[in-house]
Amino acid sequence: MRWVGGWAWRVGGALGIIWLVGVALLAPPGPLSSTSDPHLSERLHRAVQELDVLKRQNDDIRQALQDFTQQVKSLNSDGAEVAANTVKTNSNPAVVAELQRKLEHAQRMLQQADVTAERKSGFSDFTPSLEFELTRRQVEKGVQEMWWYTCDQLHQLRKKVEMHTEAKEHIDQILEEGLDHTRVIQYDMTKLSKLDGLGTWREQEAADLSNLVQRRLHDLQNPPDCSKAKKLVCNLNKGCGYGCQIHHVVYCFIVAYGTKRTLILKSRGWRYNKNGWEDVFRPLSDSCISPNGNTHSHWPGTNDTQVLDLPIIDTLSQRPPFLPLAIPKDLSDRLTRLHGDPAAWWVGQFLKYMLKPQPKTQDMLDNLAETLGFQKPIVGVHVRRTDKVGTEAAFHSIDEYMGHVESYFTTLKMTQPDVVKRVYLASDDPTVITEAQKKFPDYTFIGDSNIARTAAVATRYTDASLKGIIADVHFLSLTDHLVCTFSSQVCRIAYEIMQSFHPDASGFFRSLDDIYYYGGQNAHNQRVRFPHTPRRSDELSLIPGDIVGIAGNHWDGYSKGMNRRTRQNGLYPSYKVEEVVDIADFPIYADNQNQKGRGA
Ligand SMILES: Nc1nc2c(ncn2[C@@H]2O[C@H](COP(=O)(O)OP(=O)(O)OP(=O)(O)O)[C@@H](O)[C@H]2O)c(=O)[nH]1
Ligand SMILES: [Mg+2]
Repeated sequence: MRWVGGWAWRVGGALGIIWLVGVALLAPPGPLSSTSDPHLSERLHRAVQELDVLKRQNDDIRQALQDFTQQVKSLNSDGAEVAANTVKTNSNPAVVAELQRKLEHAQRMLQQADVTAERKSGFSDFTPSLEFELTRRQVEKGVQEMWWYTCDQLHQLRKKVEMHTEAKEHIDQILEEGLDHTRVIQYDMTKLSKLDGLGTWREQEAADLSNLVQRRLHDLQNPPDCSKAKKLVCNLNKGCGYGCQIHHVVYCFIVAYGTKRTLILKSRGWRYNKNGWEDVFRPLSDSCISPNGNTHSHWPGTNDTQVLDLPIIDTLSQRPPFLPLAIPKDLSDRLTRLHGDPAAWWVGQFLKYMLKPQPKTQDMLDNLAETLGFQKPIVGVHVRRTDKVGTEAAFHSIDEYMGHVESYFTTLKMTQPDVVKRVYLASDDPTVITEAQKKFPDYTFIGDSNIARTAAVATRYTDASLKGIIADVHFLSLTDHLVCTFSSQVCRIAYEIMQSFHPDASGFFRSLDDIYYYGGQNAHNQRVRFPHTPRRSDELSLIPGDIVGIAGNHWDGYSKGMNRRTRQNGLYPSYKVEEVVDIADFPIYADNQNQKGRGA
């Protein structure tokens, strides 16, 4: 807002302040009137925040207030009428006194706002409501879905008018300009997500929540007396690849957390490194790694059994309710407010705890970062080929991946026109790297063909291959945006780890196939917000409140799933639903008050 001189504007500004303060603070006392009430303090903080913004936008308003106060004082003393066309005081001394009191109050609030603005600690008192954050993210998602829908429909139309050059050109123009519109809206929405202290709050809240969880995991893994501790034993050597095995350990760790047991990881003879986990990562405990105990049993055992052996998730009987995609109830309000994909964040916290490199692994990563020239901004591309293609997932050309990368950089160029288009490219097929370099010479590709070579099926379960996959997952997780197939656990792990580097990186990806999922997860549901009458035979009929089990997003405005009310399978418009976050009862962890973080 630019300040426009003139008395009427100044009075208007001053009255605006009075109104703000009046609405925020002088509301009739009610159940919120207790000073210890968190809602009241939140309202107070909001008022300060709003005044702070006004103050920073235009310091002149202070002058206006002072001028106005003088005018009112003189009015009070000599009874003269203010010559402003917007204020009618009727020379009533009581009204004037009340007005004066409000003005002085407003001035005090402005001073308070000064203090807030000058605080350089990065600490924000502002806390958005859960509904505000959910709605803001729903709008972000809605814009994205609308563009995917429009884009797909226009491409279909383009095919129908193939013979008509003029119509085709017009469609191309709409596609180009429509994308530009979308980018500007997305840019503004990103800005909106950081305004008025929201960005600072988000950073702080993410750090607080992460510290809380990391502390709990540390305490769980370091019981006071290991010989008496309840334990859950997990064998790393599940018969699958690295990504799958790491997710297996996360599952074990979540069950350990859900049963308040220390996780004991057995990893000798690991197919990737016979010396085991500790050869590359730090142990999961500083003090408790022995699987010994007085009583042993297989899952589920009883509460009293000291040592429990856990099978793989695929054969687990008596599945506990807290398996992914569930998040713990005691953190759910804060987590769903903070993050667009709470389940991925939750899994990411276990990975953050587990994947702490040993010094030699850290050296290897540091050296690689230097020799490869890893630098931001950078997009991470993971191209899964070899044994996966044609068996578990479809083939996707490098051009398809790069189309999404190009789109990312086009958006970035709106604000950074000279940006270097850098890509970290990981694959289990070395030819992908050479093909990309040849086809996209305007890009700087960072990636190691030797790493990709060791990932070939014949050499996959070797020490060298292990270093390669550790490095690829690490660097992919450090990128600003991922383009990959979520059917691969390699990319899903990178996405999960990425969540621990940002307050909310839930939207920092583009998957060419699946939506985010966790192997062996409980049902992933969405709730219908608006009614839908099918327009085609393969569409679902929906009424608000229906629960739909989502199978996948087609990235064209539609998702596929099952309406649990009608048991019907089919397509439904993605914009008419919202996520159902699976909230489960986990045991209560007594947190040290100092580590609890604000807002707990
Ligand atoms: N270095 C490297 N290795 C890879 C890459 N992609 C796949 N691999 C290797 O291939 C293995 C793939 O097995 P998983 O980790 O189970 O992942 P996935 O097969 O893609 O996914 P699922 O079939 O769902 O388990 C990895 O663990 C690596 O050993 C890559 O980009 N870089
Ligand atoms: Mg696999």
